[in-house]
Amino acid sequence: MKKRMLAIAVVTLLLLCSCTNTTPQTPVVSGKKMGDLILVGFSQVGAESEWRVAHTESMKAALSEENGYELIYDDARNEQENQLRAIRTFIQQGVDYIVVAPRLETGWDSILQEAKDAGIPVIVIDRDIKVEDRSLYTTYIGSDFYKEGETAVAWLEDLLEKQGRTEDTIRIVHIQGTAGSSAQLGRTSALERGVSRNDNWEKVAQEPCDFTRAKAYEVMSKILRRTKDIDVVYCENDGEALGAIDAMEDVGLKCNAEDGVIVISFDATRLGLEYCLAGKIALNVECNPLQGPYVDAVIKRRQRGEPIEQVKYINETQFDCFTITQEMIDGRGY
Ligand code: GZL
Ligand code: ZN
Repeated sequence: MKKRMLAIAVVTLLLLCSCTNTTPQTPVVSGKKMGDLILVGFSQVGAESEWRVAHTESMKAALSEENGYELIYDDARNEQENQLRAIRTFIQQGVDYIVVAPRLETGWDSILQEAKDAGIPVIVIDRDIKVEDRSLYTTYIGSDFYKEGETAVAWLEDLLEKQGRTEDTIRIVHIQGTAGSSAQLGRTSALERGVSRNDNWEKVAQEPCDFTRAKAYEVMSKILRRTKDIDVVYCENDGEALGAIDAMEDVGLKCNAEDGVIVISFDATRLGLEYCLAGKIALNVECNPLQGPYVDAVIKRRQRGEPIEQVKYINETQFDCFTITQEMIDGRGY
């Protein structure tokens, strides 16, 4: 904020010298009235999935000039290095807030110390981080990924029980998200717990596919060259589920909860729910990307000097192929 006040002073001085016969105007820089907009630097992971695109749109819509913000947006193209670089630039620009959707859970301590030393509050959204000193960031707004995974595992246990398959060997392919992201870590540990709880569940393969459809297609195709004896494919987002389904259908495998491969997915994007309605995805656990309004509310609270909760888990639900309807899909925001 200090640097910006200096910039305003310099601009004012220049305007005063230059405009001789008019009263001094409010300093205007880059076409916007300065001083009363909250300057936010936002470091986004990338554009790896439909979920991510919806997340970015929600942030840009909420942190708009009409809502009192000047937003500096950086797309890290799925590289943490680019996020660290962007945050360092935000600090040099003297932003009022830094918002980051961290690609990975670790590696943030030193850059957040630099932000703290510069007196710039940091809001972590979407995925969470692990740092030595929790005071390095103001709040986390996102999902309880372990709980999302637990929801999926409990639903699968229930389905298999109903199908009388508690004694059958259940062969599971585990398509993981970005290795080391809190979304992958939470959803993975819930399945690991499920496998240890059900000794008839067998992990056939487990591989990180970076939350992308292309990578999941490539990895699933490779697994299918080794075996087609698969009962469940647990994919850690919709993009991966669609890629895995493409690969299975290419080799003539049916994907459905009745008498085909049971596909579990996360995100509940529109495309993912359409696959659920078609019966190709058996369960889709929602992961809510509409986080912009929550960030706007937290910043405004802090501007008013009101207390901020350390963690804000966003409400999420789940959809399955037996109960989902077109109306449910039509009524959703993304
Ligand atoms: C989860 C988010 C994950 C989504 C994926 O909050 O970080 O990253 O589940 C996205 O679709 O790529
Ligand atoms: Zn979520």
